[in-house]
Amino acid sequence: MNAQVSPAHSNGELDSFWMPFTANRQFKSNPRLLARAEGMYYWTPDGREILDGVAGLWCVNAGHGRREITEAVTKQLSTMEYAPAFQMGHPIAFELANRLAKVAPPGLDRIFFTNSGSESVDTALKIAIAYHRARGAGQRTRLIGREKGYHGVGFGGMSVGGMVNNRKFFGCSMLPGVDHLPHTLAIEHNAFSRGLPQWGAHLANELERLIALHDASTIAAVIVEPIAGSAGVVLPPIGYLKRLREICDKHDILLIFDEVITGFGRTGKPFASQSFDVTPDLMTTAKGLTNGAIPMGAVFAHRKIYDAFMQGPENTIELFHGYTYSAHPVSCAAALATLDIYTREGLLTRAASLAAEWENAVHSLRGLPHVIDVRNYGLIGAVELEPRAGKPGARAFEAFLKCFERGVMVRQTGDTIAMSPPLIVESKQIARIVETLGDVLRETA
Ligand code: PXG
Repeated sequence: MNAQVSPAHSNGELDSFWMPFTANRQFKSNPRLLARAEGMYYWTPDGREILDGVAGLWCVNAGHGRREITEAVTKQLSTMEYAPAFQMGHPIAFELANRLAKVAPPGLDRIFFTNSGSESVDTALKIAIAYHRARGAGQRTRLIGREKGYHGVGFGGMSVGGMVNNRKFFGCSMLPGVDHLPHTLAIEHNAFSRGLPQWGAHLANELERLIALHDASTIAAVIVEPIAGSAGVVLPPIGYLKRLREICDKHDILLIFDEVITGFGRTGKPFASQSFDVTPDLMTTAKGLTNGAIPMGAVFAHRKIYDAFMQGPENTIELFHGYTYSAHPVSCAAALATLDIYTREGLLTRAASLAAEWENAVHSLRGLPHVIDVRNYGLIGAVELEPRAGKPGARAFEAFLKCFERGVMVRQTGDTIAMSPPLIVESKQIARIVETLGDVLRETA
């Protein structure tokens, strides 16, 4: 092992945790630690306040330290800390599913619980394939993802995903029979669009090309994020998602929206499918479902999909899939308390009322050094920087570090700075996030 790896922590206190999606050696030589959180803020162990410009990791939509969630979790832990959901049930799992069905896009009222976005994605892909089989179309197993897509890190999600670094290290260990649509990021046509870009709806027609290549009878589902987050905020061009929906309908292919980041109010409606008026057949969620407090995910399935499984002898298991912690009672309690907060405070639609202010704020960064694009929708914003020659991502990473030093947490991916504050954000905090990033960009060579 390289002894120079973590000089600042040669006593080894940071050595054992192999950090996810992190430059471990760089981090451990100059760690950024968070110790406490409340409302819109984190605090470092030495008491420095950090304004949260990314809702943790796109998940703390109601802000940090919500007492109702803590209380609900505490109560559930002391009432019944665990109960199985295989061939058994517990009341709050049913209550939560019913509550979610009420805010779901039309028809998507059958809910399958998981523990993360990655599990939601793999669950939805498996449901899609098994659905066709249940209808006598077992040859429909092919899955179509999209370039720049992020669908978590399971083998299914990795395979339909389209971010090269998340794929290339894992050789050919991908699902067979997966193809990809082209992504919709077109800075040359759409730079500095406010909201959805005008150019690019025709990119959905590439699905027809893939269908012509593989034949519709082999394709189970298409999965896309309505707004791609991890790849640096890629918006759907106006009309693009409707076109995908039409083509899927024409060919009896299921459409899956991965709403792990867009779900639970991020776009100004409960789900992006409602903002864009396009209803998928399956919808994957996680993150905001429990405000990030307890891991949980949920797949929303159209009733027609659930019904297709409900056949054959009644004593047979209809879907051989599930997790020990599916519908974990503590997660259910956290999700119910979260939904209460969202409803009471109007958070599932609050982004819509802030969207114009947010848009103006993030677009004020146009014209600053190296800014080649600004993108926004709902309470999502992204600033794309020109990459440094031969050092992709370095400029944005430096900007991310400098923002953190100045007390604002943003997210860097490639040469994009992404922002997605908790949905409780106030005007002065929007201004502070954007002003801090602006100051940093002015000083970043
Ligand atoms: N689908 C989408 C669309 C996601 O954004 C996942 C699935 C996987 O969720 P889990 O819970 O398994 O991590 C995600 C996760 C970023 C960032 O910086 C985004 C995610 C995770 C980490 C970082 O944009 N999204």
